[in-house]
Amino acid sequence: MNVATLLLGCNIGSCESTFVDTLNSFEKNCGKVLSKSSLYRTAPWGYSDQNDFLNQVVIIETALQPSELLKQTCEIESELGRTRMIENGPRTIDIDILFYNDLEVITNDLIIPHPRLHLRKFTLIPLNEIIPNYTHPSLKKTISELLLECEDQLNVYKKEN
Ligand code: PH2
Ligand code: MG
Ligand code: MG
Repeated sequence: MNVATLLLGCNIGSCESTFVDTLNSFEKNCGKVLSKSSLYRTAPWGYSDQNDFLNQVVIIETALQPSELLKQTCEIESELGRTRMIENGPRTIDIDILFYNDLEVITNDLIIPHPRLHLRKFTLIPLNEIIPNYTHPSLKKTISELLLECEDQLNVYKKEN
């Protein structure tokens, strides 16, 4: 069995319920959900003229190989996105593969570890909640070390239940 760490992101529509649907879909199509972070409300990184995001890190156990997992996550994205596209615009759920075991993958359509995860507090802070001591396979630093070094200043708030 393999362990994959995924990031969910949403800033259009009912993000909390989209995340619930996403986790259910993981269980059905990818494998068991082993652990998940709290939900975080995060300022938009990159293009700032858009709503805050909701982000969550989820760790799953999966028999799928990285390319198969990518195919599944893209299908889940388009299934969940499509139903809301009519109302709210093009993108309601983003599923990024952050880590897959301790593997490094570089292909045309997939790079693992995710190449920008160490630059983004909206990724590092939820990661740090659940796997602070995990060592990034290519940067050879733990999540908590990467978070200390990260210069991203954008706000990341843990969402209280
Ligand atoms: N995803 C992006 C671009 N910017 N900003 C936040 N806060 N959260 C995201 O998930 C995010 C983003 C592209 O995938
Ligand atoms: Mg993304
Ligand atoms: Mg993506």
